[in-house]
Amino acid sequence: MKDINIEEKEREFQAKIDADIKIEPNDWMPAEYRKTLIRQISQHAHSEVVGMLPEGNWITRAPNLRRKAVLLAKVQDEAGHGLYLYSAAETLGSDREASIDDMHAGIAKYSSIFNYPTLSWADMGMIGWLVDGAAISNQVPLCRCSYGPYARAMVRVCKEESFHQRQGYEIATTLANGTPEQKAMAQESFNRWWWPALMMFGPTDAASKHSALSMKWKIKRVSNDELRQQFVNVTVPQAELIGLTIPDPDLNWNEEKQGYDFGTINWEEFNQVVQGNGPCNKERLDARRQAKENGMWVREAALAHAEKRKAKMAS
Ligand code: BYC
Repeated sequence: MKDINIEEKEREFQAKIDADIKIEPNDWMPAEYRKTLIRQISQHAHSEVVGMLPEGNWITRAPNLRRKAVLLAKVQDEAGHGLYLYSAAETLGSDREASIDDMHAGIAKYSSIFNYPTLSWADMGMIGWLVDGAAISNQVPLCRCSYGPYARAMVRVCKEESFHQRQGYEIATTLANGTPEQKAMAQESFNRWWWPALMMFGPTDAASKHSALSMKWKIKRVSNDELRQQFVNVTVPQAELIGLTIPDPDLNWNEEKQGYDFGTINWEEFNQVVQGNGPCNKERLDARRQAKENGMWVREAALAHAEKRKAKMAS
């Protein structure tokens, strides 16, 4: 039987959520609310950090200095997003190193999209346009998330993601308006990224196991399927504008719902990727583990310095 005191606290907690009052780190919160947030925020942080790898692959091969400088800045922004998010998870009592180790061990998830390879320069356009575009659709509602530190981190992240989306669309536009070879490169890349971008929003509402509670607690404000639909509605005209074809024979404007109907997502592929069997899962985790190992001496030196300073201040 539940403690009366806890029931009262839960009622007060839900009343705050219903009144759109932000929950702050020292406020009382149900254990499950804390757990859900730590899960989502740390997965989000891991996605930002693993997400640096596919684009990092092209920094040395950018076609000119301007493109290289922009791509470098974008990848650095993603590292910054990871840091805000790890800090937000720490306000809930999450141990950053333990959570990173869970990701390296394949226990903690990160976004499915980063398990696909970047095979051509056009992929830099598609990641910015489609992947950051999908991320914005998902993250703008998170700026109104009930947990204060997560909501506030999202405001800055969304501003930077908007710039990323525009730089990606600009690359796609330049290629689509270029030589026939460049246009073909853009279309080939678009064909590879379209469906995985739709998968980023997660399982259908019917299959999403966390949505009901997350919506009740206003961690999520808009459902997976609604966000996916919004993304399709916004992106199809952008593709048409630059002359790219959506790789979906079932795509049709539906006058009644004022949105596009689209084909069925390959959920078997999504499940395989999430379970660790995507094209690049192993490569991504190996790269992150290697980075941790290679950076160990820096951490050890910094910690030794901190310890020395502490001892000096104490004496
Ligand atoms: N990939 O009940 P559901 C970026 C998991 S990075 C992998 O609907 P929830 C960028 C889900 O975790 C931006 N796993 O869950 C960076 C759950 O598994 P667990 C990344 C997925 O949490 C660099 C299970 O499936 N954005 O922009 O209510 C360069 C059931 O799902 C995925 C975020 O992280 C997936 N796609 O909703 C460029 C946004 N989808 O935990 C760009 C924050 C679902 O039970 N996260 N799963 O083992 C969210 O908004 C939500 O967590 C989700 C899923 C909508 C993703």
